[in-house]
Amino acid sequence: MVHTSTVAVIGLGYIGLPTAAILASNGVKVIGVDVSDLHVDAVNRGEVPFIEPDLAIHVAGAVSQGMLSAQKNTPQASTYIVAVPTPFKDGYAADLSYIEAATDAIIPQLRGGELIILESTSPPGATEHMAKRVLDARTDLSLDGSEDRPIVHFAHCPERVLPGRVMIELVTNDRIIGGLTTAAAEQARDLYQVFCGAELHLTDATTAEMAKLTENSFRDVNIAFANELSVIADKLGIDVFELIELSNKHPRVNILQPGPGVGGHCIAVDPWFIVSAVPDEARLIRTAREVNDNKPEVVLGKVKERADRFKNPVIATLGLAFKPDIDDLRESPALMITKKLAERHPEATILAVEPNIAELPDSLASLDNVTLTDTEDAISRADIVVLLVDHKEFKNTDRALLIEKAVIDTRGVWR
Ligand code: SAJ
Repeated sequence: MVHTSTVAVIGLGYIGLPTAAILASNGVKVIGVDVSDLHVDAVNRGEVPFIEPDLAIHVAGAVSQGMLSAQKNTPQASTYIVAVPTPFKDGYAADLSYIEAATDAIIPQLRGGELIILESTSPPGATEHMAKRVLDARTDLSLDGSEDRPIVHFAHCPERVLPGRVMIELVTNDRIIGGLTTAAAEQARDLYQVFCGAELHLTDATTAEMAKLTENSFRDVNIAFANELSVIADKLGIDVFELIELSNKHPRVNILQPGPGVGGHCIAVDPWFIVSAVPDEARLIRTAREVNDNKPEVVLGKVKERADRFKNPVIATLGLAFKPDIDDLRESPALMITKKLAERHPEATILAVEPNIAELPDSLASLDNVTLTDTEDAISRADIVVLLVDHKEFKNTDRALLIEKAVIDTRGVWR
């Protein structure tokens, strides 16, 4: 049986909404569930409450054809896809409370035969934890049909799409599908086949959980290498971007790019789930996190060195998002650097530039010495220009504006 008669997608955020929309665009009846009125109302109007290329057209089409709707209550469905946040708590252990709340809302709707897919990035064991929660509450159901109790299937299918390319990568990225049972993995594969044109790899749930964490830790460790090189290069008085460009001429060397730190809700978070599960063994992964988390302080130190030369410095910070050409400020080192600059330099005027947002987030709006402005205005008024995000608008900046400014280019855009 293919579990596609009605799919409920729990969590209509950066992953849940694109997944709901692509399923609905491929002829599957989808009910989206979210705790936020803003998200539910936006989706029911056929709108998207955040920026993601091509998503709006999928949502508008699916809603107008009656294939996608949104609500706050969890309905009965043949398949549930859980795509809620997994932040970390104090001590960096994963906070499973959103997964647990989603699970608790599914439990009373189960009749037997359903497939429950956990898509949220999760620490090892989370899918089993979810299944145990369901089966403890519903002793009339089972994982395998034992004692004639109807089956509920559980699988972990981590999302692996890159923000900014979600609608493309949902179709073109291979997927890892980890079932608590083989039957569960096969059921989930049948569902993803509806829209995914790439290969679907079946495994067990814990391996699937670890694969996702491993991918993001791989990237974090490699970015940490680049960030450490940038600190070393500064000390030696050489240009790190030239150093990396030249080293990458070697056929087996491919170093990533340094920056002001690592942001977003994925790479800056997921490695901690491995560290928290196996603290004594995950030494390199922990150190990489620490190197990347310390990079904003390195940038703040460089700005301070220049700012101390002025009585009332005007500092332009270019970019607030966590990476280029998006409006996502989550865990953004650029946002954090701008905020700390304003707090540590009350005598300074901070001109923040973020072409992808219309107003400052609350964390900056509450500070007296920060204003949001455009690139040209910020640079022309600034004594110190700090480039934090390689947005396309900054790449095209007229270099003549930068003459006689103290420039700190954390991304190597203006080399
Ligand atoms: N960054 C650098 N230097 C680089 C590359 C990235 O400093 O050379 C920084 C970015 O500026 C940003 C952070 O790293 O602050 C993360 O950006 P990213 O574009 O590397 O990744 P995310 O967080 O947007 O998406 C990642 C992706 N994972 C991998 O590439 C292994 C994506 O495929 C995942 O689906 C996503 O995490 C997720 O949801 O887990």
